[in-house]
Amino acid sequence: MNVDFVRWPESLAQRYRERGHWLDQPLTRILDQQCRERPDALALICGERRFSYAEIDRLASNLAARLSALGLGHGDTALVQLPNVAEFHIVFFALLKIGVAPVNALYSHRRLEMSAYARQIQPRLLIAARRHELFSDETFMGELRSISPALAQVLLLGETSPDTSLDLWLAEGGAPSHGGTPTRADEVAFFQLSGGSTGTPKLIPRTHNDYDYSVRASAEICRLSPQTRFLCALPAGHNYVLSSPGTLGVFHAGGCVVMAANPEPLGCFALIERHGIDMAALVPSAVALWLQVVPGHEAALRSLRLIQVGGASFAEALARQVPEKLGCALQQVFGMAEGLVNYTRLDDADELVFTTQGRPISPDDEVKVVDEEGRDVPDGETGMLATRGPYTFRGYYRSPEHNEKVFDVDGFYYSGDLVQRSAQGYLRVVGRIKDQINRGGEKIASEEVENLLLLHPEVMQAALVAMSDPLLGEKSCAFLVARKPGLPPSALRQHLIAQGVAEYKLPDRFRFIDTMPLTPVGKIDKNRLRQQLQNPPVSLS
Ligand code: J2J
Repeated sequence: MNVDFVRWPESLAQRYRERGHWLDQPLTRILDQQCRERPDALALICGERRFSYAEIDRLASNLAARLSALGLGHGDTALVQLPNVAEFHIVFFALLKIGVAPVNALYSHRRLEMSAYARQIQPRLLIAARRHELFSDETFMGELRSISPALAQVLLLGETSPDTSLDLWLAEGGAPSHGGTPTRADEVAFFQLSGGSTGTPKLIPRTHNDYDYSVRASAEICRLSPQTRFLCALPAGHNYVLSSPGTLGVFHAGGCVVMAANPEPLGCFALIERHGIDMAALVPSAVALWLQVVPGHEAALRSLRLIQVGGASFAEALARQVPEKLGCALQQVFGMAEGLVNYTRLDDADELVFTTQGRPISPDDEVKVVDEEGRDVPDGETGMLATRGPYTFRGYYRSPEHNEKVFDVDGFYYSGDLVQRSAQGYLRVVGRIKDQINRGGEKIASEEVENLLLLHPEVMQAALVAMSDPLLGEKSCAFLVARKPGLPPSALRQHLIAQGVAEYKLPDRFRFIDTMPLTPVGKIDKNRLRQQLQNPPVSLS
């Protein structure tokens, strides 16, 4: 039995195999290869702990053996929520080894997101951290059991009880070898998270074949090698830092990953200096902070060769400062958990690197830039991005209605981004049509937050829109029509927190208005709301 998903048509699958993109090998080959070629090489640094490739493999095999002995395997799924620690990678490989497909939730996710994922995948396994607020007592685990009656095993990082201690299950060898095998390479390996624009967060099935190709090709574009020392400071499960080329790319190349809890500059500078890190993947808001803090710390960054910036729009003025102030090359990355990833190349002219978000990984990435009627727009003009290719998914997990809306009949995925393409195929991201807020790289689906606000008894109408922010690029503002005046924003924040939504989705600002502006067809006119933010009312006080 396998996890169901929307497959590529056979003709395209054949093409991707013929071109050597799909190797029909599981993602575990990344680790297997290093265990053959350089078992004792340093693979992972986490605080004071250091792991060789053989060590990662040994720990992952221990866990795989125990899980396999419980009967977990193909067709099963796992809900995983770990902070940025070595265990994230070890668990990921352990699950791949026995063909259990995980969802790697962000550590900032709370009850609402975790429940939504559990409802969709019906996990048989939960792996989380005791120190996370959701798992400090048994309440939420009880809720998860009722959402997913199949839940057979819970393992917690930082737990002492032998039955549920992730630490012990990793450390103690069980059976000499696990009986499990990875799923077939053209089956689902794991689920990636969608930034989302709908009421419930959607899941993206990723196969071994498609993900492995994006990792291999990315590692080549970024010229990773066994000498690479990579800083993993963004949430480890995020598609960008996992695969573009990310930690998997580094493992593929035989290099070393250094874990950081977050991108906070001084902590990262200390890690860079101590471990001779040469490459870091960051979001624009983190780079802006690094640029602010770097004067006086330049020496700590001497080993840095490349900073990647992606996940949100990076202002050209800041891009130009990177080489001079941080003393390293810049690479822009425009990607999405659904698939397509674009990079500026390491030998591109400065102008391209400063002013574009790069070009696709693969000659077989098909990119259309189209107008509202689906007609190609000329080079240089703005249009909607649509794409299909050897590592771009073909459908959200069990979401046929939503898939109808975001794919065309030829299987092109409409990402909701507005882009311009140059004659050489370089893309510039100039806006978006999806109803989403990009808060420093963290994506917020407006509809999700609006629905939660509407659950408050005093709220009649709600609309969440982006407002510009000097550091994060965008923050969120909730416009509300309330039943009566005097509803304090603190009560609304409290209401949202009580719903169990992740903190980054809480509106940064609340504005109460008497009536919502409407479009001619009667929908809330978000453009008018955004304009109101640009023209704040004159205060009389
Ligand atoms: C503007 N907008 C960008 C960029 C992503 C590599 C890099 C990023 C992601 C990612 C990723 C942008 N400039 N450079 O998965 O592998 C916005 C677009 C896009 C959405 C995808 C990767 N880079 N974006 O950010 O799934 O709107 O993936 O559609 O989180 O982020 O978000 P996400």
